[in-house]
Amino acid sequence: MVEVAAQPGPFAFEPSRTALVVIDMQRDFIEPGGFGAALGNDVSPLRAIVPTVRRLIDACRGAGVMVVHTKECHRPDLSDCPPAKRNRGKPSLRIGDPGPMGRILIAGEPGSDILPELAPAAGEVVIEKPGKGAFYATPLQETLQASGITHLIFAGVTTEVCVQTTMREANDRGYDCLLAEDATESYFPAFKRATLEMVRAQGAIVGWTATVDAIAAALAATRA
Ligand code: C5J
Repeated sequence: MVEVAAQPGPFAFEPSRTALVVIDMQRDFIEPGGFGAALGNDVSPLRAIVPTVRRLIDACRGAGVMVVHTKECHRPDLSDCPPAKRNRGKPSLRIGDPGPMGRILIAGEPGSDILPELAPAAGEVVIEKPGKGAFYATPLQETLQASGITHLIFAGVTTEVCVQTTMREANDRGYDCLLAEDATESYFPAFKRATLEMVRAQGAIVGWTATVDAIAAALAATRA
């Protein structure tokens, strides 16, 4: 059993029954010319967490924690993209439009790829999701159940959108959830702060939060 110094209190888990879920570390959200930038966001804060996410992935791989990656993307014919999603806001490029990294948020296009620094290792699960939550219209629940997973660690972007939505979905499905504070980021610093606080409020109503240092130290202790 591993125990992480977390908030609002210690988070204990069995590595073999835990998965790290790395949410949407894709070029479309993190590089100029993608969906995030088309919505008018400064993408540089998201790029800054890449080494920390990498450290967390390495710590989990080294401790035998299953690693799952997600990608927000749609079919080329947009049949899984509701018009309400495509038409929302005033982006310079909409989902499916051609951009500098191929069609925006379309599966198989370069922009939908996970950053090369965080590329999935052979055998790791990659979930393509049409929504903000990774359980909606995906095989994630069946995949986790088949591996006997009971606890989830979360990283990725953006904190208050796809990460929080997925964490809430997971919490409602009975998983104990830990959010890695410095391995997640938002285009809006205040939204990130608020999300961390609301997740761990009221005795971990959605889950726990901890730093990557704390998670990595706890995982390393199991191997000492
Ligand atoms: C957004 C995401 N922000 N991955 N997607 O639209 O959080």
